[in-house]
Amino acid sequence: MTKEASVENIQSAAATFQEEVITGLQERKKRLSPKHFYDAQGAYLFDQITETDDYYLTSAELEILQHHGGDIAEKLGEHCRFIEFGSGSGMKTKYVLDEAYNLHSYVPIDISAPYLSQSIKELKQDYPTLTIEGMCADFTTPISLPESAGHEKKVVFFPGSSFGNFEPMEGELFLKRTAAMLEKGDGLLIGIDLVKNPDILHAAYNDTQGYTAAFNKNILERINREMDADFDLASFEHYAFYQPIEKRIEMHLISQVEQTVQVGPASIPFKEGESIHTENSYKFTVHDFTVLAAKCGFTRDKVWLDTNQHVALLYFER
Ligand code: AVI
Repeated sequence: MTKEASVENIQSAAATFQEEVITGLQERKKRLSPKHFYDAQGAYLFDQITETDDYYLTSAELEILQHHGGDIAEKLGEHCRFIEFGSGSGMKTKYVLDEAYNLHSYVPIDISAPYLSQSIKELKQDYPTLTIEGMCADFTTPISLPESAGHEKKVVFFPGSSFGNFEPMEGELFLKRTAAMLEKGDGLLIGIDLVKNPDILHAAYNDTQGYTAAFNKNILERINREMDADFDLASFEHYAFYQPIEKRIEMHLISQVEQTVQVGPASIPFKEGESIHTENSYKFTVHDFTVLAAKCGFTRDKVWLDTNQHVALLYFER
């Protein structure tokens, strides 16, 4: 890539970010996309959330991977291309890689190039004989996998309940697109957060250490940092609650006062109590998710739960 081209790319990403932010804030129900949470500070705060006792999702999934790594590896079989969407630090994957012998390759896919190269570097140290084919891409859009000469079995790994951050139509499209990338006999290993007592859900998105609140507010800080904007962070409150009809956690930022915020060229008026809807995090029953996946071309093969039955890891066959 030439220097000019990379500068252009950065400029166009910044322009898209600005356009999306302003469009969302000018809607009658103000909203910002949760994908904008993850700048460096947002990624750091998310990591802190995953370490809190309240946010059970990460530790529960790790427990499943630790206890059932062998069974999971058995599903992959020999000579499998193990493809991870949103691989991040690759920390979870180690539990599977430790048990899986004779993998054809591991294909981590992540939108963040620095994160990806760091994790590949670490994995190469721990698994010197494993073929790693990293891909820097946004897996929520159509992507083509690196070419492979053989016809190895492919298994897509999508952990972390990230599927829950898709809106229902987006989730369905994602599953159909994933199914189209796979062939009969290939697999999908996916983590979902289960419907449960709303008090547990409430605590997970309102952790006592305040990391979730800081994570939510960081989206405004990011807009201030990256655009010419003047959000007064102290005048917005984190508000997260479980909505049982849609089976989702909703995260909002509520303006505590009537105010006007300048965001680039746009003046955005807020009434006292008005919200910016920043995220939905959908929860599923194993049955409902199985029905959805079946509609998109997948047959359920195996379900693993953590001891508290808070989250599920599901294996589907294409
Ligand atoms: C990344 N994703 C699965 C998280 C979730 O639980 O929906 C994001 C998050 N939002 C608030 N806390 C964590």
